[in-house]
Amino acid sequence: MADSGTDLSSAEFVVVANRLPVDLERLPDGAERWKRSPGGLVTALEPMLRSREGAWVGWPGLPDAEAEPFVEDGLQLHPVSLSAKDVEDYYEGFSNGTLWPLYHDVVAPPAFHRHWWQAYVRVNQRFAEATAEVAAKGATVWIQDYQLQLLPAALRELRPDLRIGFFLHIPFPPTELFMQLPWRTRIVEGLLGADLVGFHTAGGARNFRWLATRLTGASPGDGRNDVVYDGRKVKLGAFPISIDSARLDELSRSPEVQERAKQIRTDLGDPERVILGVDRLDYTKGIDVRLRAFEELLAEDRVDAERTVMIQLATPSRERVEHYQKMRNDIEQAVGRINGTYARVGHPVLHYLHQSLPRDELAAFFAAADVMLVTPLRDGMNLVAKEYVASRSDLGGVLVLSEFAGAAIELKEAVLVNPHDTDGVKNALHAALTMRPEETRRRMRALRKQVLANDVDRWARSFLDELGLPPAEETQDE
Ligand code: GDG
Repeated sequence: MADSGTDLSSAEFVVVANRLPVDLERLPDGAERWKRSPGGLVTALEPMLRSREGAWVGWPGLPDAEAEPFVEDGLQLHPVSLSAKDVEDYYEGFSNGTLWPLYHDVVAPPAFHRHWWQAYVRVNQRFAEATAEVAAKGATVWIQDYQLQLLPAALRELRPDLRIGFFLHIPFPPTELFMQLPWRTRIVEGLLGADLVGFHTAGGARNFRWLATRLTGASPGDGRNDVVYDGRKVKLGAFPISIDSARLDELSRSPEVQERAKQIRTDLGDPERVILGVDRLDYTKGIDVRLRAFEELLAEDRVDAERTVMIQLATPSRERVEHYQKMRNDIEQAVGRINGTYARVGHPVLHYLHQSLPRDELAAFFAAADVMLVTPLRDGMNLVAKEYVASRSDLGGVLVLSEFAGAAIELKEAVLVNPHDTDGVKNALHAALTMRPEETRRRMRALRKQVLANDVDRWARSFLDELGLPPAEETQDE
Protein backbone atom coordinates (compact mmCIF):
# COMPACT_ATOMS: atom_id res chain seq x y z
CA MET A 1 0.00 0.00 0.00
CA ALA A 2 3.04 2.29 0.08
CA ASP A 3 3.04 4.91 -2.62
CA SER A 4 6.18 6.71 -3.57
CA GLY A 5 4.36 9.33 -5.67
CA THR A 6 4.63 12.07 -3.04
CA ASP A 7 7.88 13.23 -1.55
CA LEU A 8 8.65 12.81 2.08
CA SER A 9 9.34 16.35 3.09
CA SER A 10 8.81 18.57 6.05
CA ALA A 11 5.12 18.85 6.95
CA GLU A 12 3.09 21.90 7.99
CA PHE A 13 0.70 19.82 10.10
CA VAL A 14 1.83 16.83 12.12
CA VAL A 15 -0.20 14.45 14.28
CA VAL A 16 1.72 12.44 16.86
CA ALA A 17 0.10 9.47 18.59
CA ASN A 18 1.39 6.33 20.26
CA ARG A 19 0.13 4.34 17.28
CA LEU A 20 0.23 5.02 13.57
CA PRO A 21 -3.10 4.75 11.71
CA VAL A 22 -1.66 1.63 10.06
CA ASP A 23 -0.38 -1.55 11.73
CA LEU A 24 2.69 -3.43 10.67
CA GLU A 25 1.98 -7.16 10.56
CA ARG A 26 4.57 -9.90 10.61
CA LEU A 27 3.57 -12.92 8.51
CA PRO A 28 4.53 -16.51 9.42
CA ASP A 29 7.29 -16.46 6.76
CA GLY A 30 8.83 -13.42 8.49
CA ALA A 31 7.72 -10.95 5.81
CA GLU A 32 6.08 -7.73 6.99
CA ARG A 33 3.12 -5.82 5.55
CA TRP A 34 1.07 -2.75 6.48
CA LYS A 35 -2.59 -3.02 7.32
CA ARG A 36 -4.98 -0.10 7.81
CA SER A 37 -6.35 0.29 11.32
CA PRO A 38 -9.28 2.60 10.83
CA GLY A 39 -9.88 4.32 14.16
CA GLY A 40 -12.12 7.30 14.83
CA LEU A 41 -9.19 9.64 15.19
CA VAL A 42 -7.73 8.95 11.80
CA THR A 43 -11.16 9.32 10.16
CA ALA A 44 -11.53 12.70 11.82
CA LEU A 45 -8.10 14.00 11.00
CA GLU A 46 -7.56 12.44 7.59
CA PRO A 47 -9.18 15.23 5.53
CA MET A 48 -7.18 17.87 7.36
CA LEU A 49 -3.98 15.89 7.10
CA ARG A 50 -4.38 15.21 3.40
CA SER A 51 -5.39 18.74 2.46
CA ARG A 52 -2.20 19.98 4.08
CA GLU A 53 0.06 17.10 2.99
CA GLY A 54 0.38 16.35 6.67
CA ALA A 55 2.37 13.75 8.54
CA TRP A 56 1.59 11.21 11.27
CA VAL A 57 4.28 10.06 13.69
CA GLY A 58 3.67 6.89 15.72
CA TRP A 59 4.63 3.35 16.63
CA PRO A 60 3.67 0.71 14.02
CA GLY A 61 2.44 -1.70 16.71
CA LEU A 62 5.17 -4.36 16.48
CA PRO A 63 8.22 -4.50 18.70
CA ASP A 64 11.66 -4.23 17.12
CA ALA A 65 10.34 -3.13 13.72
CA GLU A 66 12.68 -0.82 11.86
CA ALA A 67 10.27 0.54 9.24
CA GLU A 68 11.12 3.41 6.92
CA PRO A 69 8.84 6.43 6.52
CA PHE A 70 6.47 6.23 3.57
CA VAL A 71 3.61 8.07 1.92
CA GLU A 72 0.15 6.63 1.69
CA ASP A 73 -2.61 8.50 -0.18
CA GLY A 74 -0.89 11.83 0.33
CA LEU A 75 -0.27 11.25 4.02
CA GLN A 76 3.29 10.86 5.30
CA LEU A 77 3.67 8.08 7.85
CA HIS A 78 6.72 8.14 10.13
CA PRO A 79 7.21 4.99 12.20
CA VAL A 80 8.90 5.31 15.61
CA SER A 81 10.58 2.08 16.57
CA LEU A 82 10.08 0.50 20.01
CA SER A 83 12.11 -2.45 21.28
CA ALA A 84 10.39 -5.32 23.09
CA LYS A 85 11.72 -3.82 26.34
CA ASP A 86 10.26 -0.39 25.45
CA VAL A 87 6.89 -2.00 24.80
CA GLU A 88 7.04 -3.77 28.14
CA ASP A 89 8.16 -0.79 30.21
CA TYR A 90 6.86 2.32 28.42
CA TYR A 91 3.62 0.95 26.91
CA GLU A 92 2.40 -1.98 28.99
CA GLY A 93 4.20 -0.67 32.08
CA PHE A 94 4.08 3.08 32.65
CA SER A 95 1.28 3.89 30.20
CA ASN A 96 -1.08 1.03 30.97
CA GLY A 97 0.07 -0.15 34.40
CA THR A 98 0.65 3.27 36.02
CA LEU A 99 -1.12 6.11 34.19
CA TRP A 100 -4.23 4.26 32.94
CA PRO A 101 -5.42 3.09 36.40
CA LEU A 102 -4.25 6.30 38.13
CA TYR A 103 -6.18 8.50 35.69
CA HIS A 104 -9.27 6.28 35.97
CA ASP A 105 -9.82 7.02 39.65
CA VAL A 106 -7.50 4.15 40.73
CA VAL A 107 -10.28 1.62 40.07
CA ALA A 108 -7.30 -0.76 39.91
CA PRO A 109 -4.14 -0.01 41.89
CA PRO A 110 -1.49 1.76 39.78
CA ALA A 111 2.03 0.35 40.00
CA PHE A 112 4.93 2.77 40.36
CA HIS A 113 8.24 1.47 39.02
CA ARG A 114 11.24 3.64 38.35
CA HIS A 115 12.39 1.58 35.38
CA TRP A 116 8.94 2.02 33.79
CA TRP A 117 9.22 5.77 34.29
CA GLN A 118 12.72 5.81 32.78
CA ALA A 119 11.42 4.02 29.70
CA TYR A 120 8.55 6.55 29.44
CA VAL A 121 11.07 9.42 29.50
CA ARG A 122 13.28 7.69 26.95
CA VAL A 123 10.48 6.88 24.51
CA ASN A 124 8.91 10.36 24.78
CA GLN A 125 12.34 11.80 23.92
CA ARG A 126 12.55 9.50 20.91
CA PHE A 127 9.14 10.70 19.72
CA ALA A 128 10.36 14.30 20.19
CA GLU A 129 13.39 13.69 17.98
CA ALA A 130 11.32 11.97 15.30
CA THR A 131 8.73 14.78 15.28
CA ALA A 132 11.38 17.51 15.23
CA GLU A 133 12.76 15.99 12.03
CA VAL A 134 9.39 15.84 10.29
CA ALA A 135 7.85 19.24 11.13
CA ALA A 136 8.41 22.21 8.83
CA LYS A 137 9.47 25.56 10.28
CA GLY A 138 6.56 27.07 12.22
CA ALA A 139 4.44 23.92 11.70
CA THR A 140 1.51 22.91 13.87
CA VAL A 141 1.90 19.66 15.83
CA TRP A 142 -1.02 17.92 17.52
CA ILE A 143 0.02 15.37 20.14
CA GLN A 144 -2.47 12.73 21.29
CA ASP A 145 -2.96 11.11 24.65
CA TYR A 146 -1.48 9.90 27.91
CA GLN A 147 1.41 7.91 26.46
CA LEU A 148 3.05 11.15 25.27
CA GLN A 149 2.62 13.67 28.07
CA LEU A 150 6.32 14.58 28.18
CA LEU A 151 6.42 15.21 24.46
CA PRO A 152 5.13 18.82 24.38
CA ALA A 153 8.05 20.09 26.51
CA ALA A 154 10.63 17.78 24.93
CA LEU A 155 9.59 18.93 21.47
CA ARG A 156 9.56 22.62 22.41
CA GLU A 157 13.10 22.22 23.70
CA LEU A 158 14.22 20.98 20.27
CA ARG A 159 11.91 23.16 18.17
CA PRO A 160 10.72 26.37 19.85
CA ASP A 161 9.31 27.54 16.49
CA LEU A 162 6.45 24.98 16.51
CA ARG A 163 2.84 25.52 17.50
CA ILE A 164 2.04 22.58 19.80
CA GLY A 165 -1.35 21.21 20.85
CA PHE A 166 -2.00 18.27 23.17
CA PHE A 167 -5.25 16.36 23.70
CA LEU A 168 -5.86 13.86 26.50
CA HIS A 169 -8.34 11.11 25.53
CA ILE A 170 -8.73 9.71 29.04
CA PRO A 171 -9.92 11.55 32.16
CA PHE A 172 -7.53 13.90 33.92
CA PRO A 173 -7.80 12.69 37.53
CA PRO A 174 -8.81 14.50 40.69
CA THR A 175 -5.85 16.41 42.10
CA GLU A 176 -5.51 14.22 45.23
CA LEU A 177 -5.09 11.11 43.08
CA PHE A 178 -2.67 12.75 40.66
CA MET A 179 -0.54 13.74 43.66
CA GLN A 180 0.25 10.03 44.25
CA LEU A 181 2.43 9.99 41.15
CA PRO A 182 6.12 10.20 42.11
CA TRP A 183 6.83 12.02 38.84
CA ARG A 184 3.83 14.36 39.02
CA THR A 185 5.78 17.59 38.51
CA ARG A 186 7.59 16.23 35.46
CA ILE A 187 4.29 15.24 33.84
CA VAL A 188 2.73 18.65 34.43
CA GLU A 189 5.86 20.39 33.13
CA GLY A 190 5.78 18.10 30.10
CA LEU A 191 2.21 19.10 29.25
CA LEU A 192 2.94 22.79 29.83
CA GLY A 193 5.27 22.62 26.83
CA ALA A 194 2.11 22.85 24.69
CA ASP A 195 0.33 26.05 23.60
CA LEU A 196 -3.04 24.39 24.14
CA VAL A 197 -3.85 21.42 26.38
CA GLY A 198 -7.29 19.91 25.71
CA PHE A 199 -9.44 17.62 27.86
CA HIS A 200 -12.86 16.03 27.36
CA THR A 201 -14.38 17.94 30.26
CA ALA A 202 -14.07 21.29 32.00
CA GLY A 203 -13.38 19.38 35.25
CA GLY A 204 -10.23 17.85 33.75
CA ALA A 205 -8.99 21.27 32.66
CA ARG A 206 -9.70 22.69 36.14
CA ASN A 207 -7.79 19.89 37.87
CA PHE A 208 -4.82 20.40 35.60
CA ARG A 209 -4.81 24.16 36.10
CA TRP A 210 -4.81 23.77 39.88
CA LEU A 211 -1.89 21.33 39.72
CA ALA A 212 0.08 23.49 37.29
CA THR A 213 -0.04 26.45 39.66
CA ARG A 214 0.80 24.31 42.74
CA LEU A 215 3.53 22.09 41.31
CA THR A 216 5.32 24.34 38.85
CA GLY A 217 6.12 28.03 38.56
CA ALA A 218 2.98 28.53 36.44
CA SER A 219 0.78 31.46 37.44
CA PRO A 220 -2.92 31.87 36.72
CA GLY A 221 -3.40 33.71 33.42
CA ASP A 222 -5.88 36.51 32.80
CA GLY A 223 -8.68 34.14 31.83
CA ARG A 224 -10.00 31.10 33.69
CA ASN A 225 -8.77 28.90 30.88
CA ASP A 226 -5.10 29.56 30.80
CA VAL A 227 -1.89 29.76 32.80
CA VAL A 228 1.37 31.58 32.19
CA TYR A 229 4.39 29.31 32.28
CA ASP A 230 7.95 30.13 31.35
CA GLY A 231 6.84 33.48 29.93
CA ARG A 232 4.30 31.82 27.60
CA LYS A 233 0.55 31.60 27.74
CA VAL A 234 -0.69 28.00 27.85
CA LYS A 235 -4.38 27.67 26.99
CA LEU A 236 -6.50 24.95 28.60
CA GLY A 237 -9.91 23.83 27.44
CA ALA A 238 -12.65 21.22 27.25
CA PHE A 239 -13.17 19.61 23.83
CA PRO A 240 -15.59 16.67 24.13
CA ILE A 241 -14.69 14.25 21.36
CA SER A 242 -17.35 12.69 19.16
CA ILE A 243 -17.87 10.31 16.24
CA ASP A 244 -18.50 10.49 12.52
CA SER A 245 -22.23 10.68 13.28
CA ALA A 246 -23.52 11.19 9.74
CA ARG A 247 -21.54 8.24 8.39
CA LEU A 248 -22.80 5.89 11.09
CA ASP A 249 -26.34 7.19 10.71
CA GLU A 250 -26.16 6.42 7.00
CA LEU A 251 -24.55 3.03 7.50
CA SER A 252 -27.16 1.97 10.03
CA ARG A 253 -30.02 2.99 7.68
CA SER A 254 -28.64 0.81 4.87
CA PRO A 255 -30.81 -2.17 3.90
CA GLU A 256 -27.86 -4.53 4.52
CA VAL A 257 -27.42 -3.40 8.12
CA GLN A 258 -31.17 -3.38 8.80
CA GLU A 259 -31.50 -6.87 7.33
CA ARG A 260 -28.56 -8.10 9.38
CA ALA A 261 -30.08 -6.60 12.55
CA LYS A 262 -33.28 -8.59 11.91
CA GLN A 263 -31.24 -11.70 11.32
CA ILE A 264 -29.39 -11.23 14.62
CA ARG A 265 -32.72 -11.08 16.48
CA THR A 266 -33.91 -14.19 14.67
CA ASP A 267 -30.67 -16.00 15.53
CA LEU A 268 -31.24 -15.05 19.16
CA GLY A 269 -34.64 -16.79 19.06
CA ASP A 270 -36.74 -13.63 18.56
CA PRO A 271 -36.65 -12.45 22.16
CA GLU A 272 -38.85 -9.55 23.24
CA ARG A 273 -35.90 -7.61 24.55
CA VAL A 274 -32.24 -7.53 23.54
CA ILE A 275 -29.68 -5.92 25.85
CA LEU A 276 -26.25 -5.03 24.48
CA GLY A 277 -22.83 -4.09 25.85
CA VAL A 278 -19.85 -3.23 23.59
CA ASP A 279 -16.45 -2.48 25.06
CA ARG A 280 -12.77 -3.06 24.88
CA LEU A 281 -12.26 -5.71 27.54
CA ASP A 282 -11.06 -3.26 30.18
CA TYR A 283 -11.61 -3.12 33.94
CA THR A 284 -12.67 0.53 33.72
CA LYS A 285 -15.69 -0.31 31.55
CA GLY A 286 -17.77 -1.89 34.32
CA ILE A 287 -18.67 -5.06 32.42
CA ASP A 288 -18.85 -6.86 35.77
CA VAL A 289 -21.29 -4.22 37.04
CA ARG A 290 -23.84 -4.90 34.30
CA LEU A 291 -23.46 -8.68 34.49
CA ARG A 292 -24.19 -8.50 38.21
CA ALA A 293 -27.27 -6.34 37.63
CA PHE A 294 -28.55 -8.68 34.92
CA GLU A 295 -27.91 -11.78 37.04
CA GLU A 296 -29.72 -10.36 40.06
CA LEU A 297 -32.71 -9.25 37.97
CA LEU A 298 -32.94 -12.80 36.58
CA ALA A 299 -32.66 -14.26 40.08
CA GLU A 300 -35.43 -12.00 41.34
CA ASP A 301 -37.59 -12.82 38.32
CA ARG A 302 -37.78 -9.14 37.38
CA VAL A 303 -36.30 -10.16 34.02
CA ASP A 304 -37.70 -13.17 32.20
CA ALA A 305 -34.96 -15.43 30.83
CA GLU A 306 -37.37 -16.78 28.21
CA ARG A 307 -38.01 -13.36 26.70
CA THR A 308 -34.78 -11.45 27.26
CA VAL A 309 -31.29 -11.93 25.86
CA MET A 310 -28.13 -10.06 26.69
CA ILE A 311 -25.11 -9.78 24.37
CA GLN A 312 -21.71 -8.64 25.58
CA LEU A 313 -19.14 -7.90 22.88
CA ALA A 314 -15.72 -7.55 24.44
CA THR A 315 -12.90 -6.61 22.09
CA PRO A 316 -9.57 -8.18 23.11
CA SER A 317 -7.27 -5.58 24.66
CA ARG A 318 -3.87 -5.34 26.43
CA GLU A 319 -3.79 -9.07 26.90
CA ARG A 320 -0.25 -9.12 28.24
CA VAL A 321 -1.01 -6.81 31.17
CA GLU A 322 -1.62 -8.89 34.31
CA HIS A 323 -4.68 -7.08 35.60
CA TYR A 324 -6.45 -7.64 32.27
CA GLN A 325 -5.89 -11.40 32.43
CA LYS A 326 -7.50 -11.60 35.86
CA MET A 327 -10.44 -9.45 34.85
CA ARG A 328 -11.05 -11.56 31.76
CA ASN A 329 -11.15 -14.70 33.91
CA ASP A 330 -13.61 -13.11 36.34
CA ILE A 331 -15.92 -11.98 33.54
CA GLU A 332 -15.83 -15.32 31.75
CA GLN A 333 -16.60 -17.07 35.00
CA ALA A 334 -19.62 -14.82 35.55
CA VAL A 335 -20.83 -15.50 31.99
CA GLY A 336 -20.58 -19.25 32.61
CA ARG A 337 -22.40 -18.97 35.92
CA ILE A 338 -25.26 -16.89 34.50
CA ASN A 339 -25.81 -19.21 31.53
CA GLY A 340 -25.32 -22.24 33.76
CA THR A 341 -28.18 -21.10 35.92
CA TYR A 342 -30.62 -19.43 33.51
CA ALA A 343 -30.05 -20.81 29.98
CA ARG A 344 -31.83 -23.66 28.26
CA VAL A 345 -30.27 -25.94 25.67
CA GLY A 346 -30.13 -23.89 22.46
CA HIS A 347 -31.13 -20.72 24.33
CA PRO A 348 -28.30 -18.98 26.14
CA VAL A 349 -29.57 -15.99 28.09
CA LEU A 350 -26.20 -14.27 27.74
CA HIS A 351 -24.03 -14.25 24.61
CA TYR A 352 -20.41 -13.27 25.14
CA LEU A 353 -18.06 -12.64 22.21
CA HIS A 354 -14.39 -11.98 22.89
CA GLN A 355 -13.74 -10.82 19.32
CA SER A 356 -13.33 -7.72 17.23
CA LEU A 357 -16.17 -7.34 14.72
CA PRO A 358 -16.27 -5.46 11.41
CA ARG A 359 -17.78 -1.99 11.57
CA ASP A 360 -21.02 -2.81 9.70
CA GLU A 361 -21.61 -5.88 11.86
CA LEU A 362 -21.25 -3.68 14.93
CA ALA A 363 -23.78 -1.23 13.44
CA ALA A 364 -26.22 -4.14 13.02
CA PHE A 365 -25.83 -5.07 16.70
CA PHE A 366 -26.56 -1.44 17.68
CA ALA A 367 -29.65 -1.47 15.45
CA ALA A 368 -30.82 -4.78 16.95
CA ALA A 369 -30.55 -3.80 20.62
CA ASP A 370 -33.46 -2.47 22.67
CA VAL A 371 -31.22 -1.45 25.55
CA MET A 372 -27.58 -0.40 25.38
CA LEU A 373 -25.70 -0.73 28.65
CA VAL A 374 -22.69 1.58 29.06
CA THR A 375 -21.59 1.35 32.68
CA PRO A 376 -17.93 2.38 33.04
CA LEU A 377 -16.60 3.18 36.50
CA ARG A 378 -14.73 6.00 34.79
CA ASP A 379 -14.35 6.85 31.09
CA GLY A 380 -12.86 9.87 29.32
CA MET A 381 -15.79 10.10 26.91
CA ASN A 382 -17.12 6.70 25.68
CA LEU A 383 -17.75 6.71 21.97
CA VAL A 384 -19.87 3.55 22.05
CA ALA A 385 -22.68 5.52 23.74
CA LYS A 386 -22.63 8.08 20.92
CA GLU A 387 -22.40 5.35 18.25
CA TYR A 388 -25.52 3.65 19.59
CA VAL A 389 -27.44 6.91 19.39
CA ALA A 390 -26.21 7.63 15.85
CA SER A 391 -27.35 4.14 14.81
CA ARG A 392 -30.98 4.67 15.93
CA SER A 393 -32.68 6.70 13.22
CA ASP A 394 -35.82 4.69 14.09
CA LEU A 395 -35.82 6.49 17.49
CA GLY A 396 -35.94 3.08 19.15
CA GLY A 397 -33.61 1.88 21.86
CA VAL A 398 -32.78 3.08 25.35
CA LEU A 399 -29.28 4.13 26.38
CA VAL A 400 -28.31 3.38 29.99
CA LEU A 401 -25.20 5.42 30.70
CA SER A 402 -22.82 5.77 33.63
CA GLU A 403 -22.57 9.19 35.23
CA PHE A 404 -18.82 8.64 35.28
CA ALA A 405 -18.42 8.62 31.50
CA GLY A 406 -17.52 11.99 29.96
CA ALA A 407 -20.43 11.39 27.56
CA ALA A 408 -22.93 11.79 30.44
CA ILE A 409 -22.33 15.55 30.41
CA GLU A 410 -23.76 15.82 26.90
CA LEU A 411 -26.14 12.83 26.77
CA LYS A 412 -28.50 14.00 29.46
CA GLU A 413 -31.53 12.16 28.06
CA ALA A 414 -29.91 8.79 28.63
CA VAL A 415 -30.96 6.82 31.70
CA LEU A 416 -28.04 7.87 33.90
CA VAL A 417 -26.69 5.48 36.53
CA ASN A 418 -24.07 5.33 39.26
CA PRO A 419 -22.20 2.10 38.40
CA HIS A 420 -21.17 1.65 42.04
CA ASP A 421 -24.81 1.34 43.03
CA THR A 422 -25.94 -2.15 42.01
CA ASP A 423 -29.56 -1.54 42.97
CA GLY A 424 -29.54 1.69 40.97
CA VAL A 425 -28.17 -0.10 37.90
CA LYS A 426 -30.78 -2.85 38.29
CA ASN A 427 -33.60 -0.34 38.55
CA ALA A 428 -32.28 1.57 35.54
CA LEU A 429 -32.01 -1.60 33.46
CA HIS A 430 -35.49 -2.65 34.50
CA ALA A 431 -36.87 0.81 33.67
CA ALA A 432 -35.14 0.71 30.27
CA LEU A 433 -36.57 -2.74 29.50
CA THR A 434 -40.09 -1.60 30.33
CA MET A 435 -39.96 1.98 29.03
CA ARG A 436 -42.99 3.17 27.09
CA PRO A 437 -42.35 3.67 23.36
CA GLU A 438 -43.27 7.40 23.50
CA GLU A 439 -40.76 7.97 26.28
CA THR A 440 -38.11 5.98 24.40
CA ARG A 441 -38.65 8.08 21.29
CA ARG A 442 -38.61 11.36 23.17
CA ARG A 443 -35.29 10.55 24.77
CA MET A 444 -33.71 9.18 21.61
CA ARG A 445 -34.80 12.19 19.58
CA ALA A 446 -33.07 14.53 22.03
CA LEU A 447 -29.94 12.36 22.14
CA ARG A 448 -29.72 12.23 18.36
CA LYS A 449 -30.00 15.97 18.08
CA GLN A 450 -26.94 16.28 20.29
CA VAL A 451 -24.85 13.58 18.62
CA LEU A 452 -25.64 14.51 15.02
CA ALA A 453 -24.90 18.20 15.62
CA ASN A 454 -21.65 17.62 17.46
CA ASP A 455 -19.55 15.26 15.36
CA VAL A 456 -15.86 14.46 15.37
CA ASP A 457 -15.14 16.93 12.61
CA ARG A 458 -16.53 19.72 14.73
CA TRP A 459 -14.40 18.47 17.64
CA ALA A 460 -11.18 18.57 15.61
CA ARG A 461 -11.98 21.97 14.13
CA SER A 462 -12.77 23.53 17.48
CA PHE A 463 -9.46 22.28 18.91
CA LEU A 464 -7.43 23.43 15.93
CA ASP A 465 -9.21 26.81 15.80
CA GLU A 466 -8.31 27.37 19.44
CA LEU A 467 -4.75 26.32 18.70
CA GLY A 468 -4.71 28.83 15.87
CA LEU A 469 -4.22 26.53 12.89
CA PRO A 470 -5.65 28.45 9.95
CA PRO A 471 -8.14 26.50 7.80
CA ALA A 472 -6.62 24.92 4.69
CA GLU A 473 -7.19 26.68 1.33
CA GLU A 474 -10.76 26.13 0.15
CA THR A 475 -9.56 24.58 -3.07
CA GLN A 476 -7.35 22.12 -1.26
CA ASP A 477 -10.15 21.19 1.09
CA GLU A 478 -12.29 19.82 -1.74
C1 GDG B 1 -10.43 6.05 24.69
C2 GDG B 1 -11.06 6.53 26.00
C3 GDG B 1 -12.61 7.99 24.69
C4 GDG B 1 -15.20 -1.66 20.04
N1 GDG B 1 -15.35 -2.97 19.72
C5 GDG B 1 -15.27 -3.03 18.38
C6 GDG B 1 -15.07 -1.74 17.87
N2 GDG B 1 -15.04 -0.92 18.91
C7 GDG B 1 -14.87 0.54 18.80
C8 GDG B 1 -16.12 1.25 19.27
C9 GDG B 1 -15.55 2.63 19.59
C10 GDG B 1 -14.13 2.32 20.05
O1 GDG B 1 -13.83 1.00 19.63
C11 GDG B 1 -14.01 2.39 21.57
O2 GDG B 1 -14.05 3.73 21.95
P1 GDG B 1 -14.44 4.16 23.43
O3 GDG B 1 -14.56 5.64 23.45
O4 GDG B 1 -15.72 3.49 23.82
O5 GDG B 1 -13.31 3.62 24.39
P2 GDG B 1 -11.67 3.52 24.43
O6 GDG B 1 -11.16 2.54 23.48
O7 GDG B 1 -11.34 3.24 25.86
O8 GDG B 1 -11.15 4.99 24.02
C12 GDG B 1 -12.52 6.92 25.78
C13 GDG B 1 -11.84 7.58 23.45
O9 GDG B 1 -10.49 7.20 23.77
C14 GDG B 1 -11.76 8.73 22.44
O10 GDG B 1 -11.20 9.88 22.99
O11 GDG B 1 -13.97 8.16 24.36
O12 GDG B 1 -13.08 7.41 26.99
O13 GDG B 1 -10.96 5.52 27.00
O14 GDG B 1 -15.46 3.41 18.43
O15 GDG B 1 -17.10 1.22 18.28
N3 GDG B 1 -14.98 -1.47 16.56
C15 GDG B 1 -15.08 -2.52 15.69
N4 GDG B 1 -15.23 -3.81 16.12
C16 GDG B 1 -15.34 -4.10 17.44
O16 GDG B 1 -15.48 -5.29 17.80
N5 GDG B 1 -15.01 -2.28 14.37
